[in-house]
Amino acid sequence: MDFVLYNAPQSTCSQRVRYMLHAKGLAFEEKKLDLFSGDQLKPDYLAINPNGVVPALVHDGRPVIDSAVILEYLEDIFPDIATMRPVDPMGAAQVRAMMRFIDEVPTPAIRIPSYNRAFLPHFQAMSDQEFQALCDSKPLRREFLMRMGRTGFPQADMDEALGRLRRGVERLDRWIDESGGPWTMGKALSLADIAVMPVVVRMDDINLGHLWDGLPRVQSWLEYIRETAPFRPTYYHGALLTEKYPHLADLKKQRAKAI
Ligand SMILES: N[C@@H](CCC(=O)N[C@@H](CS)C(=O)NCC(=O)O)C(=O)O
Repeated sequence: MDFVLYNAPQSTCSQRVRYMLHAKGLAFEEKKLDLFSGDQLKPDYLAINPNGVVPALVHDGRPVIDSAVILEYLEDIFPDIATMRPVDPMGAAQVRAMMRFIDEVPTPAIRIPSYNRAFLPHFQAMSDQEFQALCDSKPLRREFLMRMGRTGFPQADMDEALGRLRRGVERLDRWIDESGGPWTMGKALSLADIAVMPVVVRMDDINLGHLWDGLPRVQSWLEYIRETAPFRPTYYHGALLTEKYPHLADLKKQRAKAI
C-alpha cells in the first residue's frame, strides 16, 4: 500500500483527508503544494488532478480526487479500521446526505470570509492582466476569483456567506441533538464529522465563532474533536490561519479578552 497525499497545510479540504488517513492509521507521503505560487496549476499536478485544486490522493500510482470522494474511498478500502460510515445502506445514506449538505452549504461559504480576511493581500499587488491570467488559469475557481477581484467580495456576498455558515452550524447542532451525540451519527465519529470539521475549525480561527452562540452542542463538538488523536497531526503548526496571519491572531485575542 502506497499513499501519496498532494495537499496544502491550510487547505480545509486537505485537512479532512489528513484527519482520515491518521484516523485509519495509514502511513502516507505528504507533498505540500504552495497554492499562492500556483503549484496546483502546474502540468505535472494537473495530470493528477485536472481541477487544479488540492487534495489528491495517489494510491499505488492511481489518483483519487475530491476530498469527499477520498474520504469515501478510504472508508471503502478500510471499512473495518476506525469505521466512519454505517454498514447498513440506510445509515450510509444518512451520512452521505449530511456530507452533501456540508458540501452544498457551509463548505463553499467559508471560502468567502477566508479570502476576504486572509488571502486577499496575495492578489492585491498584481496588475489587471496578471490577475485576469491567474483567474483564467483556474479550472474550478475562475469566476469565484473574478468576483472577488482585488477589492474582496462585496458585503452582500459576505452577509450571504455568514448566513450559510450559520445554517451549517444549526444543522450540525440538530444532527448532534437527534443522534444523541456527541457526534453527528451518535456515539461513533462519522465521515460527516470529518467533512464538517475544517469549516468549524476555520470559523473559530478567523473569528466567526460567534455564529454558534446559543448552540452549545456545537462548541462541545469542537472541543471533543480537538481532543481526538488524529486532530493534532492533522493540524500541525502552520495549518491554522492565525499561525500565519498575525492580524487574525490579534483579532482572536481581542475577542477572547472581550468574553
Ligand atoms: N471539491 C474539492 C474542492 C477542493 C478545493 O477547493 N481546494 C482548494 C483548497 S481547500 C484549492 O486547492 N484551491 C486552490 C485554488 O483555488 O487555486 C475537494 O473537496 O477536494
